[in-house]
Amino acid sequence: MTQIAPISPASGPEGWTMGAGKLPFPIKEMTMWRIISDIIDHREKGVLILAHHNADIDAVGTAIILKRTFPWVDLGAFKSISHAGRSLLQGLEIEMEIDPKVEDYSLVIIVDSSSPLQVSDGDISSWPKHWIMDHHPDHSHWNGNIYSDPSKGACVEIALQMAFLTGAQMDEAMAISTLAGIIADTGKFRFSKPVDMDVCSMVLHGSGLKMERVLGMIEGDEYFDVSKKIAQLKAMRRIRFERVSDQIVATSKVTSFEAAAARALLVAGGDVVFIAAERRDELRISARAKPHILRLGVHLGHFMEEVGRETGNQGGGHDGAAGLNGKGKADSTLQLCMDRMVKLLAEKLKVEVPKKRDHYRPYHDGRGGRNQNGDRRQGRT
Ligand SMILES: [Mn+2]
Repeated sequence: MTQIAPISPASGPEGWTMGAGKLPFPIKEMTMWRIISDIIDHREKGVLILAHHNADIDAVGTAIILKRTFPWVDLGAFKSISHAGRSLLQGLEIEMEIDPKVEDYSLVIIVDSSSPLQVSDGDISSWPKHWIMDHHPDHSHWNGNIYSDPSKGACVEIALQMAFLTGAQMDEAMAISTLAGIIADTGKFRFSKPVDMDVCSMVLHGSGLKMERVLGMIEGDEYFDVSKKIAQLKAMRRIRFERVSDQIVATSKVTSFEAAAARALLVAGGDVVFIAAERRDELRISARAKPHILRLGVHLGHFMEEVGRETGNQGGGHDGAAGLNGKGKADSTLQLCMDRMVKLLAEKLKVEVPKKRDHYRPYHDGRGGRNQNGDRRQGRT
């Protein structure tokens, strides 16, 4: 239900403004104009906005903003849409198709994705003309037309810049999508930069939206989603962790909700966590670290990129939140993450790599497992 009238921003010297908030002008305005003119030129032949696998709130929000700006585009996601992404789409009554036929379009805008494996089985060389619009720092996996702006905490901010550049007004769906995307991608502001706060301030001033309503839309149902609760509890049951000085590295496995599981493990006491989601021969890993770990000079995006290279997958992301997509076995990849992170933390903390891995046990889980010396476990624990 629409409660808020569309509004135009004012133009300041460095960006668009509403109230005390602002959205900076695009860092590459000419490139952004090239995307806009392509979306207009391909209007008759079909334009697809494509979000990544398990499309998150930021990817979905970006697609929604582009749909409100260019109503003729279709929205799609590779393989699946996250639960929170679906809540946002349902709340705004906007459709997004899973696995749309890319070849039916003449232009594809790939959003919020740092590598081809996030939107395809890897080979996109036969795809129609495409652009990548993203805010992740590393784009070495793409070749071709790209608009990237890693200064923004969320891709929705880039989409809103594009909307304003065309002269579009910000309507309620765009306002909600922008706030939701920023809230989600900054870990509820935990990792937000000043620009992300400025944009939220602008949208709140301009729209009069209540933060509570946006939070309710993206997390309301989710709080009660039974499969999410079960995924979190299973992640706790399958946890494996090691200690380096006072820091804890934890790993676990789920089949979905890996981001929620990672959050649960951080709250439970992990300082760095790796969660694998393994389905058939497909593997995703979510890595998260607390801010004090980042201050040691750990960058999970670089770390996962390295793990990706070593396992023939594609990894990358932000310093405190990163991931890996591809193929392989969860156990061995998690073991690799654990071993490398333990070594890295020992180096950063200037302590020995712990010799006694007290907390280590093989994954094929609990009962009858062996400790690292191959001994039967003593008794029940
Ligand atoms: Mn994002």
